Amino acid sequence: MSDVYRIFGSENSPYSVKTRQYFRYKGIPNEWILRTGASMEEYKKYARLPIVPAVATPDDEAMQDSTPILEAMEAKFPDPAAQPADPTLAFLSALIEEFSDEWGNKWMFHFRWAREVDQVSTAKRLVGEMMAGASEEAMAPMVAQIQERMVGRIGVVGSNETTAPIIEASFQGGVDLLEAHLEDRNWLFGGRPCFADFGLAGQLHAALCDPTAGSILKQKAPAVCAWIDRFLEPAASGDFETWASLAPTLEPFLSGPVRHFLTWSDANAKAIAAGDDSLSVELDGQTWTQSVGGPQKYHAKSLKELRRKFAEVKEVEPLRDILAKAGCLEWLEA
Ligand SMILES: N[C@@H](CCC(=O)N[C@@H](CS)C(=O)NCC(=O)O)C(=O)O
Repeated sequence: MSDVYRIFGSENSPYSVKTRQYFRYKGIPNEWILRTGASMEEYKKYARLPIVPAVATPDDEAMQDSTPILEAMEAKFPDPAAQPADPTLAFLSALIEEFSDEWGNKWMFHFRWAREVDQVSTAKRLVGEMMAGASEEAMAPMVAQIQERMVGRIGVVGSNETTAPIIEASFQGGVDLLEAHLEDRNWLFGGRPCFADFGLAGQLHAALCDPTAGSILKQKAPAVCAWIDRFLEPAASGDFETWASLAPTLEPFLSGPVRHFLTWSDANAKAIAAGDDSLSVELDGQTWTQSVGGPQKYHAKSLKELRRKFAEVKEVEPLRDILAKAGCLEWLEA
């Protein structure tokens, strides 16, 4: 029987590329299958939800949702470890992975669909993948259709007139912090990649491929761009560092963008629980207001899951101290 995992995905999907690069780093036998017209029927056999990635296991089981996929694979294929053994660092890596999937995705998705230049470029790349080899003329109606549909969906990540400046400032500030952190190291936690790298580089790789976010990254963040390049051929160059050596540049990332994400996520979960149709939350003096609907239920579920993971390590004193100092603890204990 084959031992190959088949990953159905898209080069333009941050979660697909995150998952594929994780499999490649781990050396888990895998086949990358673009979701196109030709593979659609096969993809549908495994996609419970109409999203990518979808993974077909060698036993012909289906897997979806990148975080549980990575966790299941990590348990099955422990070497090389893609999570630090130290429980404090392992939780911080999981926290940054979650931040990336949720808040890093707001950065990427907002820039991808807010401006005409990015809308057209992305729609062309998506259609080019689906209809490889077709002429520009043949693709044009589908490009226009995707552009229209996705622009209408920008609110799904909470992007609107009031939040757009907050998202853009968060991206700019977050990238500056990452640039400082990655200046002297290959990976977020030292000499080897972990879940945090796959999650965050997945989102920022997609951002780098887009005109506006890509030009910001190229202009001011050479170390971040080099890290994204490494993510495309991930390899260990040393060991994980200790918190003492990571803290000077990683702590500001936790106490800035990650704290904002948790503050928002808590407000989102409360709005869902109360059955509200909008949420409003203060992020350091800036008011974030968005509508709340079906897609936000997923975020509430994933906050619950993050809190479940935290409950398992909540007695670990060094972790509590780090999270308390970064203003993150209260949101994880809620
Ligand atoms: N939580 C999921 C999110 C996956 C997701 O949102 N995928 C997007 C692409 S990045 C998608 O498939 N959207 C619908 C589509 O492209 O048809 C994961 O981590 O795998």
